[in-house]
Amino acid sequence: GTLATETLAGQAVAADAYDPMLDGVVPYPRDVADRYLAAGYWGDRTLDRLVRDTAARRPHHPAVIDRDRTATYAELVKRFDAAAAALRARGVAPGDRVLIHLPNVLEFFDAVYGTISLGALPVFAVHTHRHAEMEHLAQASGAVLLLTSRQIPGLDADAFAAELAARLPGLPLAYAEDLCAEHPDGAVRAAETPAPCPRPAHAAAFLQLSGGTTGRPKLIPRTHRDYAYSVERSAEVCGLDDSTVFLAGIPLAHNFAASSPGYMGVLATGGTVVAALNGSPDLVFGLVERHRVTLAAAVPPLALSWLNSPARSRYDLSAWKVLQVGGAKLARATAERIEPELGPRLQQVFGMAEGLVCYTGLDDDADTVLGTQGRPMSDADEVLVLDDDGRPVPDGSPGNLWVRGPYTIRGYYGNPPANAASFTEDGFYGSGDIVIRHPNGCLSVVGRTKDIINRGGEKVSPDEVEGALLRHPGVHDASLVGEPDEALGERTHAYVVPRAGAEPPKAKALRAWLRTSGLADHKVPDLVTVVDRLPTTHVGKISRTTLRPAPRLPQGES
Ligand code: OOB
Repeated sequence: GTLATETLAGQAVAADAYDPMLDGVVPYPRDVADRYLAAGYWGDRTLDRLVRDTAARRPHHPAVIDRDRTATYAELVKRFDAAAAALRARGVAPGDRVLIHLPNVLEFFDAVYGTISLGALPVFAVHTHRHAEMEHLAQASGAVLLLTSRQIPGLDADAFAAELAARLPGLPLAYAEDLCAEHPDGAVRAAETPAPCPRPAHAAAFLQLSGGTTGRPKLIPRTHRDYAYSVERSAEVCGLDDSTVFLAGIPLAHNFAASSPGYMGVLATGGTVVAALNGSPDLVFGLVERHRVTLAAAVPPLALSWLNSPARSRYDLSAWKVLQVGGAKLARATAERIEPELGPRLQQVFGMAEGLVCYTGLDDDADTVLGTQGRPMSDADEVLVLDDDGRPVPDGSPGNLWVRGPYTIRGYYGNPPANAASFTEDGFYGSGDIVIRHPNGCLSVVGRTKDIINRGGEKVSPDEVEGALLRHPGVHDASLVGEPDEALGERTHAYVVPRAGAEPPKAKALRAWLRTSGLADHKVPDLVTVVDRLPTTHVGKISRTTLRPAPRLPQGES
């Protein structure tokens, strides 16, 4: 029904403004929703509307550049509408879930905004996912269609389609390349009728994946209005404008590249998104030079690969103003090198697909930019730092992070056990991160509850040891994990990647290095293994879980 009721602000709001409209979505409590609406955090624009409004303002500006193809805003919106019509013709209906499995190409935008414009919900798989992940995501989301691509690097699309058809006979598959009928000149035939999203802004817009480096991803429902707020507030904090040219070295499907401020922030503001198929230094530097990229986003291992690449000196990177690094802890040793060695200023981003995003400011002092992960972006973010018994810890002391706010979810999708484990009754989300809050409101992430190693009662924080290892001139990257030990309970094991062109460091020399850098004896790793590379998650964060139990590594020597 659309019976009008009064909010605290006295505005008339449809009674169904509070319906989650999708089973399995935990709604914001009504009084909380009223407050966020009345205070103006939430508006009434759906996510496709953010782009349609920009298109109305500057139709001929380049919106997305993918290799030799450029879509202006007007063309991009035409593509959404054509894709929505094609999906509707395939039987997809408002409220349905569509698994999106695309790399960073122009068709990614057709798939995402076509689905949204139809009122269906994208489920953001990553293009490196294969049938095991697809089975889990299809089952957990109840998806009616898988949209994949013929352009996934290293994937034989036909073989993949055949394998999925055999394993998931109930899940039809389509290629995003077939959604828009392109003329030979690249122009898209307009759909009969434009298709702005028929669902209201309070409805769930999509399902994002949780980013944990353990276990299977959980599904995160985000509403149009909470995500639109997160996107627009991010664009404001990061100073986006019409002249922004953005490149993500990580998959656009990930929350960081989507909304912090990501492609959605850029498309809401009027800048240009440059799609990079991968994060390799030569490809990225080439695109930065050619398109005068001003803003790029990376996870720490990627930032390291850009820093340590000899390709750096062959390109003109002078347009590049800001490098955002987030997704995992950036070691201070690496942070210090970014501006002097790469050029752009550093912005740290600490966020989570569940909601909360923190940024360091572009004008913050060096200690804040290099040593913290920034401050919560909204004055309505309620952040608590608590000890294990739920008591607040003073600023400067480590504690567990709990958060509630206008763009932080109240529960995972259809997952009551996970909700019981991660949310308090009054709606705070416990991220599992251990943080320190500084007097200026900035947070430093000091670890994850699960990553802290208990070595015979002495707690060892991997970040501290990794940071010291990274300062060794022969070390490219390092990761410290705990493994079972009869005497100690857990012993520490450092995996170290040598720097290209440098003499691979020996375990003994590294231990001596750590002692001279002033680490307590119990923090000096019990084992050191030199490896070619470290295992990563699908967005490129180091996967400690893969390192931990039975390391499957390319090459090792203890
Ligand atoms: C981002 O989102 P997710 O959902 O893939 O992962 C969230 C988790 C956080 O709980 C934290 O453990 C870790 O990733 N994390 C960081 C971090 N940024 C994320 N840990 C230390 N320092 C950082 N800067 O990863 C994400 C979402 C939006 C923006 C940026 C990252």
